[in-house]
Amino acid sequence: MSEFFSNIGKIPYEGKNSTNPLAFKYYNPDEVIGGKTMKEQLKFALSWWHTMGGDGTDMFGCGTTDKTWGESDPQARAKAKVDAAFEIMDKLSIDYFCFHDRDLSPEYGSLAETNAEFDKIVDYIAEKMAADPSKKLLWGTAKCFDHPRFMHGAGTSPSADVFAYTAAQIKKAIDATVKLGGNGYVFWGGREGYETLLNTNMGLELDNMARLMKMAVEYARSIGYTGDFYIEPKPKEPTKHQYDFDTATVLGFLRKYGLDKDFKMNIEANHATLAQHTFQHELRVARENGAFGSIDANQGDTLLGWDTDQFPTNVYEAALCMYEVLKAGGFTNGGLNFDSKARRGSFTPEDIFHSYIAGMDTFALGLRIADKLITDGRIDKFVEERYASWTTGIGKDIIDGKVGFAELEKYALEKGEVTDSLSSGRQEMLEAVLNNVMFNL
Ligand code: XUL
Ligand code: CO
Repeated sequence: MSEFFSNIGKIPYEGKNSTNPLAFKYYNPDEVIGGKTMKEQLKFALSWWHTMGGDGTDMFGCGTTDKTWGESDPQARAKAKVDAAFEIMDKLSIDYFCFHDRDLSPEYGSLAETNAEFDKIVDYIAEKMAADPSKKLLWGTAKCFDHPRFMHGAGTSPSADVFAYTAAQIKKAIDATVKLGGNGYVFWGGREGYETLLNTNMGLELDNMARLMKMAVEYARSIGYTGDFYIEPKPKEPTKHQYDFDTATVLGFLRKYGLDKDFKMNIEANHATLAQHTFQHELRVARENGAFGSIDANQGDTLLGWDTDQFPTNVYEAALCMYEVLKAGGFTNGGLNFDSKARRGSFTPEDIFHSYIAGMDTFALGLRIADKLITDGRIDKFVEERYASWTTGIGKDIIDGKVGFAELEKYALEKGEVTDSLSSGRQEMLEAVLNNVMFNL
Protein backbone atom coordinates (compact mmCIF):
# COMPACT_ATOMS: atom_id res chain seq x y z
CA MET A 1 0.00 0.00 0.00
CA SER A 2 1.43 3.36 -1.01
CA GLU A 3 1.80 6.33 1.27
CA PHE A 4 -0.40 9.27 0.23
CA PHE A 5 1.39 11.98 2.21
CA SER A 6 5.01 10.88 1.97
CA ASN A 7 6.27 14.44 2.64
CA ILE A 8 4.46 14.59 5.99
CA GLY A 9 5.46 12.60 9.05
CA LYS A 10 3.63 12.05 12.30
CA ILE A 11 2.66 15.46 13.70
CA PRO A 12 4.55 15.98 16.95
CA TYR A 13 3.60 18.06 19.97
CA GLU A 14 6.25 20.77 20.23
CA GLY A 15 4.64 23.19 22.67
CA LYS A 16 3.55 26.81 22.40
CA ASN A 17 6.95 28.23 21.43
CA SER A 18 7.28 26.05 18.34
CA THR A 19 7.04 27.79 14.98
CA ASN A 20 6.82 24.55 13.05
CA PRO A 21 3.49 24.72 11.16
CA LEU A 22 3.32 20.92 11.10
CA ALA A 23 3.44 20.55 14.89
CA PHE A 24 0.88 20.82 17.66
CA LYS A 25 1.44 23.80 19.93
CA TYR A 26 -1.28 22.99 22.49
CA TYR A 27 -2.55 19.45 21.79
CA ASN A 28 -0.44 17.04 23.77
CA PRO A 29 -2.45 13.79 23.54
CA ASP A 30 -1.12 12.12 26.70
CA GLU A 31 -1.03 15.18 28.96
CA VAL A 32 -3.56 15.01 31.76
CA ILE A 33 -5.99 17.95 31.97
CA GLY A 34 -8.98 17.84 34.29
CA GLY A 35 -8.28 14.27 35.41
CA LYS A 36 -8.04 12.65 31.97
CA THR A 37 -5.61 12.71 29.10
CA MET A 38 -6.27 15.30 26.42
CA LYS A 39 -7.07 12.57 23.92
CA GLU A 40 -9.70 11.12 26.29
CA GLN A 41 -11.19 14.57 26.99
CA LEU A 42 -11.31 15.67 23.37
CA LYS A 43 -12.01 12.44 21.45
CA PHE A 44 -11.23 14.00 18.07
CA ALA A 45 -12.82 12.49 15.00
CA LEU A 46 -12.17 12.83 11.27
CA SER A 47 -15.24 13.44 9.09
CA TRP A 48 -15.10 11.15 6.09
CA TRP A 49 -17.26 13.38 3.91
CA HIS A 50 -15.25 16.61 4.06
CA THR A 51 -11.79 15.15 4.47
CA MET A 52 -11.89 12.18 2.14
CA GLY A 53 -14.54 13.37 -0.34
CA GLY A 54 -14.87 17.16 -0.26
CA ASP A 55 -13.02 18.56 -3.26
CA GLY A 56 -13.94 22.22 -2.87
CA THR A 57 -16.97 22.14 -5.18
CA ASP A 58 -19.40 24.92 -4.32
CA MET A 59 -22.51 26.45 -5.89
CA PHE A 60 -20.37 28.68 -8.08
CA GLY A 61 -17.67 26.34 -9.22
CA CYS A 62 -16.09 22.96 -9.52
CA GLY A 63 -13.57 21.32 -7.23
CA THR A 64 -10.18 22.82 -6.57
CA THR A 65 -8.50 19.86 -4.95
CA ASP A 66 -8.09 16.27 -6.00
CA LYS A 67 -9.85 13.75 -3.77
CA THR A 68 -9.73 10.83 -6.17
CA TRP A 69 -6.89 9.25 -4.20
CA GLY A 70 -5.28 8.19 -7.46
CA GLU A 71 -8.17 5.93 -8.54
CA SER A 72 -10.78 6.44 -11.24
CA ASP A 73 -12.66 3.22 -10.55
CA PRO A 74 -15.23 3.78 -7.74
CA GLN A 75 -14.48 0.51 -5.91
CA ALA A 76 -10.73 1.09 -5.97
CA ARG A 77 -11.26 4.70 -4.91
CA ALA A 78 -13.43 3.72 -1.94
CA LYS A 79 -10.64 1.41 -0.76
CA ALA A 80 -7.93 4.00 -1.35
CA LYS A 81 -9.97 6.47 0.69
CA VAL A 82 -9.82 4.05 3.62
CA ASP A 83 -6.04 3.75 3.33
CA ALA A 84 -5.63 7.52 3.07
CA ALA A 85 -8.03 8.16 5.98
CA PHE A 86 -6.11 5.79 8.24
CA GLU A 87 -2.84 7.45 7.23
CA ILE A 88 -4.26 10.92 8.05
CA MET A 89 -5.65 9.74 11.39
CA ASP A 90 -2.40 8.08 12.27
CA LYS A 91 -0.26 11.09 11.38
CA LEU A 92 -2.56 13.49 13.25
CA SER A 93 -3.08 11.19 16.28
CA ILE A 94 -6.85 11.18 15.63
CA ASP A 95 -8.48 8.10 17.15
CA TYR A 96 -12.01 8.34 15.75
CA PHE A 97 -13.83 8.79 12.47
CA CYS A 98 -17.44 9.46 11.39
CA PHE A 99 -19.11 8.49 8.13
CA HIS A 100 -22.18 8.69 5.95
CA ASP A 101 -22.74 5.36 4.23
CA ARG A 102 -22.27 6.90 0.78
CA ASP A 103 -18.99 8.59 1.75
CA LEU A 104 -17.55 5.15 2.36
CA SER A 105 -18.93 3.62 -0.79
CA PRO A 106 -21.06 5.30 -3.49
CA GLU A 107 -24.37 4.20 -5.00
CA TYR A 108 -24.24 1.61 -7.77
CA GLY A 109 -27.05 0.32 -10.00
CA SER A 110 -29.46 -1.14 -7.45
CA LEU A 111 -29.78 -1.01 -3.68
CA ALA A 112 -28.69 -4.67 -3.53
CA GLU A 113 -25.53 -3.90 -5.53
CA THR A 114 -24.88 -0.75 -3.49
CA ASN A 115 -25.23 -2.77 -0.28
CA ALA A 116 -22.89 -5.51 -1.50
CA GLU A 117 -20.15 -2.98 -2.37
CA PHE A 118 -20.73 -1.11 0.90
CA ASP A 119 -20.28 -4.37 2.84
CA LYS A 120 -16.89 -4.90 1.17
CA ILE A 121 -15.65 -1.49 2.28
CA VAL A 122 -17.01 -1.92 5.79
CA ASP A 123 -15.19 -5.26 5.98
CA TYR A 124 -12.02 -3.59 4.75
CA ILE A 125 -12.31 -0.89 7.44
CA ALA A 126 -12.91 -3.61 10.04
CA GLU A 127 -9.64 -5.26 8.93
CA LYS A 128 -7.75 -1.97 9.25
CA MET A 129 -9.25 -1.40 12.70
CA ALA A 130 -8.25 -4.90 13.77
CA ALA A 131 -4.68 -4.13 12.69
CA ASP A 132 -4.73 -0.83 14.62
CA PRO A 133 -7.18 -0.98 17.54
CA SER A 134 -6.51 2.67 18.46
CA LYS A 135 -8.76 3.62 15.53
CA LYS A 136 -12.44 3.70 16.42
CA LEU A 137 -15.76 4.68 14.92
CA LEU A 138 -17.38 7.61 16.74
CA TRP A 139 -20.64 7.48 14.81
CA GLY A 140 -22.22 6.47 11.57
CA THR A 141 -25.10 7.91 9.59
CA ALA A 142 -26.93 7.47 6.29
CA LYS A 143 -26.85 9.97 3.46
CA CYS A 144 -30.58 10.24 2.87
CA PHE A 145 -30.50 13.66 1.22
CA ASP A 146 -28.22 13.55 -1.82
CA HIS A 147 -29.99 11.41 -4.44
CA PRO A 148 -33.01 12.86 -6.33
CA ARG A 149 -35.29 10.28 -4.65
CA PHE A 150 -34.95 12.40 -1.49
CA MET A 151 -35.99 15.67 -3.15
CA HIS A 152 -39.06 15.96 -0.89
CA GLY A 153 -37.42 14.46 2.18
CA ALA A 154 -36.59 10.92 3.32
CA GLY A 155 -38.42 10.02 6.54
CA THR A 156 -40.74 12.97 5.86
CA SER A 157 -41.27 12.32 2.16
CA PRO A 158 -44.87 12.35 0.92
CA SER A 159 -44.00 9.03 -0.77
CA ALA A 160 -44.31 5.88 1.36
CA ASP A 161 -41.94 4.16 -1.09
CA VAL A 162 -39.24 6.72 -0.31
CA PHE A 163 -39.87 6.16 3.41
CA ALA A 164 -39.37 2.41 2.90
CA TYR A 165 -36.17 2.99 0.90
CA THR A 166 -34.91 5.29 3.66
CA ALA A 167 -35.61 2.63 6.29
CA ALA A 168 -33.69 0.06 4.25
CA GLN A 169 -30.75 2.40 3.85
CA ILE A 170 -30.66 3.29 7.55
CA LYS A 171 -30.90 -0.39 8.53
CA LYS A 172 -27.74 -1.04 6.54
CA ALA A 173 -25.95 2.01 8.00
CA ILE A 174 -26.83 0.80 11.51
CA ASP A 175 -25.48 -2.67 10.65
CA ALA A 176 -22.19 -1.05 9.60
CA THR A 177 -22.08 1.15 12.71
CA VAL A 178 -22.56 -1.89 14.94
CA LYS A 179 -20.08 -3.97 12.99
CA LEU A 180 -17.42 -1.26 13.37
CA GLY A 181 -18.09 -0.94 17.10
CA GLY A 182 -19.56 2.58 16.94
CA ASN A 183 -21.37 3.93 19.98
CA GLY A 184 -23.25 6.65 18.13
CA TYR A 185 -25.74 6.83 15.29
CA VAL A 186 -26.68 10.27 13.94
CA PHE A 187 -29.87 11.55 12.37
CA TRP A 188 -29.24 14.86 10.69
CA GLY A 189 -32.46 15.73 8.88
CA GLY A 190 -30.88 16.48 5.52
CA ARG A 191 -34.10 17.29 3.67
CA GLU A 192 -36.48 16.71 6.56
CA GLY A 193 -38.25 20.05 6.44
CA TYR A 194 -40.32 22.05 4.01
CA GLU A 195 -40.28 24.93 1.56
CA THR A 196 -43.99 25.86 1.70
CA LEU A 197 -46.93 24.76 3.84
CA LEU A 198 -49.12 25.03 0.71
CA ASN A 199 -48.00 21.50 -0.23
CA THR A 200 -47.07 20.07 3.17
CA ASN A 201 -48.84 17.89 5.74
CA MET A 202 -46.63 18.84 8.67
CA GLY A 203 -48.40 16.60 11.21
CA LEU A 204 -48.00 13.46 9.12
CA GLU A 205 -44.39 14.29 8.25
CA LEU A 206 -43.41 14.67 11.91
CA ASP A 207 -45.31 11.51 12.91
CA ASN A 208 -43.49 9.63 10.15
CA MET A 209 -40.08 10.95 11.19
CA ALA A 210 -40.79 9.64 14.68
CA ARG A 211 -41.95 6.30 13.23
CA LEU A 212 -38.66 6.00 11.34
CA MET A 213 -36.63 6.77 14.46
CA LYS A 214 -38.60 4.29 16.55
CA MET A 215 -38.00 1.58 13.98
CA ALA A 216 -34.29 2.45 13.94
CA VAL A 217 -34.07 2.14 17.73
CA GLU A 218 -36.03 -1.13 17.77
CA TYR A 219 -33.89 -2.62 15.05
CA ALA A 220 -30.57 -1.47 16.49
CA ARG A 221 -31.40 -2.70 19.98
CA SER A 222 -32.51 -6.06 18.49
CA ILE A 223 -29.02 -6.58 17.06
CA GLY A 224 -27.30 -5.66 20.31
CA TYR A 225 -26.53 -1.95 19.80
CA THR A 226 -26.14 -0.27 23.20
CA GLY A 227 -24.84 3.12 22.05
CA ASP A 228 -26.63 6.45 21.67
CA PHE A 229 -28.76 7.86 18.90
CA TYR A 230 -28.27 11.52 18.16
CA ILE A 231 -30.29 14.18 16.42
CA GLU A 232 -28.18 16.97 14.98
CA PRO A 233 -30.28 20.15 15.06
CA LYS A 234 -30.08 22.65 12.21
CA PRO A 235 -32.60 25.43 11.52
CA LYS A 236 -32.35 25.76 7.73
CA GLU A 237 -30.33 24.65 4.73
CA PRO A 238 -31.04 22.78 2.56
CA THR A 239 -34.74 23.32 3.28
CA LYS A 240 -36.09 26.70 4.26
CA HIS A 241 -37.46 25.29 7.50
CA GLN A 242 -35.74 22.21 8.89
CA TYR A 243 -37.87 20.32 11.42
CA ASP A 244 -34.91 19.83 13.81
CA PHE A 245 -34.55 23.61 14.18
CA ASP A 246 -32.58 23.70 17.43
CA THR A 247 -32.05 21.71 20.61
CA ALA A 248 -35.19 23.01 22.32
CA THR A 249 -37.34 22.12 19.30
CA VAL A 250 -35.80 18.67 19.08
CA LEU A 251 -36.35 18.02 22.80
CA GLY A 252 -40.06 18.79 22.33
CA PHE A 253 -40.21 16.35 19.41
CA LEU A 254 -38.37 13.57 21.27
CA ARG A 255 -40.60 13.90 24.33
CA LYS A 256 -43.81 14.01 22.31
CA TYR A 257 -42.94 10.71 20.65
CA GLY A 258 -41.31 8.99 23.66
CA LEU A 259 -37.86 8.94 22.00
CA ASP A 260 -36.02 10.92 24.68
CA LYS A 261 -34.58 7.85 26.42
CA ASP A 262 -32.66 6.75 23.34
CA PHE A 263 -31.73 10.06 21.73
CA LYS A 264 -29.27 12.78 22.67
CA MET A 265 -27.96 15.78 20.73
CA ASN A 266 -25.10 16.09 18.34
CA ILE A 267 -24.52 19.85 18.54
CA GLU A 268 -22.84 21.54 15.61
CA ALA A 269 -21.37 25.00 16.19
CA ASN A 270 -22.30 26.41 12.79
CA HIS A 271 -25.87 25.06 13.09
CA ALA A 272 -26.21 26.78 16.47
CA THR A 273 -25.25 30.15 15.01
CA LEU A 274 -27.54 29.64 12.00
CA ALA A 275 -30.36 29.27 14.56
CA GLN A 276 -29.29 32.63 16.05
CA HIS A 277 -27.97 30.90 19.15
CA THR A 278 -24.47 30.73 20.51
CA PHE A 279 -22.74 27.35 20.39
CA GLN A 280 -22.63 27.47 24.19
CA HIS A 281 -26.38 28.07 24.40
CA GLU A 282 -27.14 24.91 22.45
CA LEU A 283 -24.71 22.90 24.57
CA ARG A 284 -26.21 24.29 27.77
CA VAL A 285 -29.79 23.50 26.72
CA ALA A 286 -28.70 19.94 25.94
CA ARG A 287 -26.77 19.60 29.18
CA GLU A 288 -29.58 20.95 31.35
CA ASN A 289 -31.93 18.43 29.78
CA GLY A 290 -29.64 15.43 30.15
CA ALA A 291 -29.34 15.31 26.37
CA PHE A 292 -25.74 16.31 25.77
CA GLY A 293 -24.19 13.72 23.49
CA SER A 294 -21.65 14.69 20.87
CA ILE A 295 -20.25 17.67 19.00
CA ASP A 296 -19.69 18.59 15.37
CA ALA A 297 -16.81 21.03 15.72
CA ASN A 298 -16.60 23.83 13.17
CA GLN A 299 -17.44 27.49 12.89
CA GLY A 300 -19.45 29.74 10.64
CA ASP A 301 -18.78 33.29 9.59
CA THR A 302 -20.95 35.97 11.14
CA LEU A 303 -20.91 37.92 7.88
CA LEU A 304 -22.18 34.97 5.85
CA GLY A 305 -25.60 33.49 6.51
CA TRP A 306 -24.91 29.89 5.62
CA ASP A 307 -23.23 26.73 6.84
CA THR A 308 -19.63 27.46 5.90
CA ASP A 309 -18.29 24.55 8.02
CA GLN A 310 -14.92 26.21 8.64
CA PHE A 311 -12.30 24.58 10.77
CA PRO A 312 -12.71 26.06 14.26
CA THR A 313 -10.07 28.60 15.23
CA ASN A 314 -12.06 30.76 17.64
CA VAL A 315 -10.45 29.98 20.99
CA TYR A 316 -13.07 31.92 22.96
CA GLU A 317 -15.90 29.77 21.56
CA ALA A 318 -13.90 26.57 22.02
CA ALA A 319 -13.22 27.46 25.67
CA LEU A 320 -16.90 28.05 26.40
CA CYS A 321 -17.75 24.83 24.58
CA MET A 322 -15.25 22.81 26.59
CA TYR A 323 -16.53 24.44 29.78
CA GLU A 324 -19.96 22.93 28.97
CA VAL A 325 -18.40 19.57 28.11
CA LEU A 326 -16.47 19.42 31.40
CA LYS A 327 -19.53 20.53 33.36
CA ALA A 328 -21.51 17.76 31.66
CA GLY A 329 -18.95 15.30 33.05
CA GLY A 330 -17.07 14.93 29.77
CA PHE A 331 -17.89 12.85 26.74
CA THR A 332 -19.24 9.34 27.24
CA ASN A 333 -20.21 7.88 23.88
CA GLY A 334 -19.73 11.16 22.04
CA GLY A 335 -16.69 13.12 20.91
CA LEU A 336 -15.52 16.05 18.79
CA ASN A 337 -16.08 15.39 15.12
CA PHE A 338 -14.55 17.94 12.77
CA ASP A 339 -17.52 18.56 10.50
CA SER A 340 -15.23 21.10 8.89
CA LYS A 341 -13.71 21.68 5.50
CA ALA A 342 -10.64 23.56 4.42
CA ARG A 343 -11.47 26.69 2.41
CA ARG A 344 -11.71 26.23 -1.34
CA GLY A 345 -8.47 28.14 -1.74
CA SER A 346 -6.64 25.87 0.70
CA PHE A 347 -6.29 23.18 -1.88
CA THR A 348 -2.99 21.38 -1.33
CA PRO A 349 -2.65 18.04 0.50
CA GLU A 350 -0.74 19.83 3.30
CA ASP A 351 -3.82 21.98 3.90
CA ILE A 352 -5.63 18.92 5.28
CA PHE A 353 -2.97 18.75 7.98
CA HIS A 354 -2.83 22.50 8.60
CA SER A 355 -6.62 22.56 9.00
CA TYR A 356 -6.77 19.72 11.48
CA ILE A 357 -3.80 21.04 13.44
CA ALA A 358 -5.53 24.44 13.68
CA GLY A 359 -8.80 22.86 14.81
CA MET A 360 -7.23 20.44 17.26
CA ASP A 361 -4.98 23.08 18.80
CA THR A 362 -7.99 25.40 19.14
CA PHE A 363 -9.91 22.79 21.11
CA ALA A 364 -6.81 21.85 23.09
CA LEU A 365 -6.57 25.50 24.11
CA GLY A 366 -10.30 25.49 24.80
CA LEU A 367 -9.90 22.49 27.12
CA ARG A 368 -6.93 24.05 28.91
CA ILE A 369 -8.84 27.31 29.45
CA ALA A 370 -12.08 25.60 30.51
CA ASP A 371 -10.25 23.47 33.06
CA LYS A 372 -8.55 26.59 34.45
CA LEU A 373 -11.85 28.45 34.54
CA ILE A 374 -13.31 25.70 36.69
CA THR A 375 -10.32 25.41 39.05
CA ASP A 376 -10.07 29.22 39.22
CA GLY A 377 -13.66 29.12 40.48
CA ARG A 378 -14.44 32.84 40.24
CA ILE A 379 -17.20 32.43 37.66
CA ASP A 380 -18.83 29.43 39.32
CA LYS A 381 -18.67 31.14 42.72
CA PHE A 382 -20.27 34.28 41.32
CA VAL A 383 -23.13 32.32 39.80
CA GLU A 384 -23.64 30.37 43.01
CA GLU A 385 -23.80 33.56 45.08
CA ARG A 386 -26.12 35.23 42.58
CA TYR A 387 -28.72 32.58 43.34
CA ALA A 388 -28.11 32.43 47.10
CA SER A 389 -31.67 33.60 47.85
CA TRP A 390 -32.88 30.15 46.80
CA THR A 391 -30.97 28.32 49.50
CA THR A 392 -32.70 29.81 52.56
CA GLY A 393 -35.94 31.53 53.61
CA ILE A 394 -38.70 32.05 51.08
CA GLY A 395 -36.54 30.80 48.19
CA LYS A 396 -36.00 27.46 49.89
CA ASP A 397 -39.71 27.26 50.77
CA ILE A 398 -40.59 27.74 47.08
CA ILE A 399 -38.16 25.02 46.02
CA ASP A 400 -39.37 22.67 48.75
CA GLY A 401 -42.95 23.17 47.59
CA LYS A 402 -44.01 24.53 50.95
CA VAL A 403 -45.70 27.67 49.62
CA GLY A 404 -48.19 28.56 46.89
CA PHE A 405 -49.68 31.76 45.50
CA ALA A 406 -51.60 32.60 48.70
CA GLU A 407 -48.50 32.38 50.92
CA LEU A 408 -46.39 34.26 48.38
CA GLU A 409 -48.97 37.03 48.16
CA LYS A 410 -48.92 37.35 51.96
CA TYR A 411 -45.08 37.39 51.91
CA ALA A 412 -44.91 40.05 49.16
CA LEU A 413 -47.51 42.27 50.83
CA GLU A 414 -45.60 42.16 54.10
CA LYS A 415 -42.19 42.65 52.45
CA GLY A 416 -43.03 45.66 50.29
CA GLU A 417 -40.61 46.80 47.54
CA VAL A 418 -37.97 44.18 46.64
CA THR A 419 -35.55 46.11 44.41
CA ASP A 420 -33.05 46.11 47.26
CA SER A 421 -32.75 42.32 47.03
CA LEU A 422 -31.02 42.65 43.62
CA SER A 423 -27.31 42.90 42.99
CA SER A 424 -25.32 43.68 39.84
CA GLY A 425 -24.99 40.98 37.16
CA ARG A 426 -21.36 42.10 36.68
CA GLN A 427 -21.23 40.94 33.08
CA GLU A 428 -18.19 43.02 32.15
CA MET A 429 -16.29 41.98 35.27
CA LEU A 430 -16.95 38.32 34.45
CA GLU A 431 -15.92 38.78 30.81
CA ALA A 432 -12.68 40.25 32.12
CA VAL A 433 -12.23 37.23 34.43
CA LEU A 434 -12.57 34.96 31.41
CA ASN A 435 -9.95 36.99 29.53
CA ASN A 436 -7.68 36.90 32.55
CA VAL A 437 -7.92 33.10 32.76
CA MET A 438 -7.49 32.74 28.98
CA PHE A 439 -4.31 34.75 28.82
CA ASN A 440 -2.75 33.34 31.97
CA LEU A 441 -2.17 29.87 30.56
C1 XUL B 1 -24.86 19.08 7.48
C2 XUL B 1 -24.17 18.30 8.52
C3 XUL B 1 -24.01 16.85 8.27
C4 XUL B 1 -24.17 16.00 9.47
C5 XUL B 1 -24.15 14.52 9.19
O1 XUL B 1 -24.98 20.43 7.77
O2 XUL B 1 -23.73 18.85 9.51
O3 XUL B 1 -22.78 16.65 7.68
O4 XUL B 1 -23.18 16.27 10.40
O5 XUL B 1 -25.12 14.13 8.31
CO1 CO C 1 -22.68 18.14 11.18
